Amino acid sequence: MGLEGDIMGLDSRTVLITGASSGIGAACAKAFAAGGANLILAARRGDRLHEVAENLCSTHDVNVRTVVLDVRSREAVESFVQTLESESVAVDILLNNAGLARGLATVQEGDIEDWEAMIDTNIKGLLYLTRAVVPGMVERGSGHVINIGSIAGHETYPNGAVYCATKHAVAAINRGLAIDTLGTGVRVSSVDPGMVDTEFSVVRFHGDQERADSTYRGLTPLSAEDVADAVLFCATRPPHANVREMILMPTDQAAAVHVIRK
Ligand code: NDP
Ligand code: 8X3
Repeated sequence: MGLEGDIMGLDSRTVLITGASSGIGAACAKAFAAGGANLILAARRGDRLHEVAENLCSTHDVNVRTVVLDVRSREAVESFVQTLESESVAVDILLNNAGLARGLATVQEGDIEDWEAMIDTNIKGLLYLTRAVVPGMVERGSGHVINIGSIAGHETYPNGAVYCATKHAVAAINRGLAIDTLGTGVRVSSVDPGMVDTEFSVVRFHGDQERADSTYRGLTPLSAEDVADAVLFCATRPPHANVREMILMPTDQAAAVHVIRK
């Protein structure tokens, strides 16, 4: 049982988190483990996943399973979810967090490989997981899909059209899924942050740490833990209540490109 007992209703719940090897996904894993939930952690980097899992197992009395999974592979996603079903493992909460931005460029000059990576991960990967997991939730009459969207799903900023398009798609899928599952007992939520200090910008700038650091220079971004708090809030509402969409911004950010730097 979690440190706080089962006051959050998460004890022995199973939470599947994609993109759990770093940033927001890893912070959410920690928050759910503290609440007593069992975890299935997925990402491509197995070594990083094991590190996260080992830390959790040494501090919390929960089961943690890791799976090296590329959400862009429909076959791998379907096969993994089938494995869970064959073991009678029911996913109570699906946290669709795996995602990335690649590049910052105009549409007319954008790198098409960057576009493919964003579209395949942020939209298609999220859909593959959702399509595979939600039927079981519907059958059981309960479950919760929590999507990590973005402020980029609410506005479009210069040089970010394709990333913003993927997060607009997440917002549309989030809203559509809520309509499609109405009456089934399945809840659908989206947590949509502004700037969060994770590996996100290093990935966006293809490993350019200096450029990534400049994104957050002079302001205080959100931490991954701030986002995990918001996710946990969504996951711990009583069954009759559902957070549909939550926009979470740093105090120093009013809109995607409106920030205050000291
Ligand atoms: P990180 O780069 O720290 O984490 C991204 C995670 O996604 C990693 O665990 C990575 O794992 C995983 N991932 C990427 N591609 C795949 C894939 N094909 N298959 C499986 N896992 C994958 O960044 P964040 O924690 O910031 O990003 C998490 C989510 O938050 C993303 O959806 C992002 O769009 C969103 N977001 C981020 C914001 C920010 O400012 N940081 C703001 C708003 C939203 P691995 O590389 O091991 O596969
Ligand atoms: C990440 C936030 O503003 O860099 O989704 O696109 S932003």
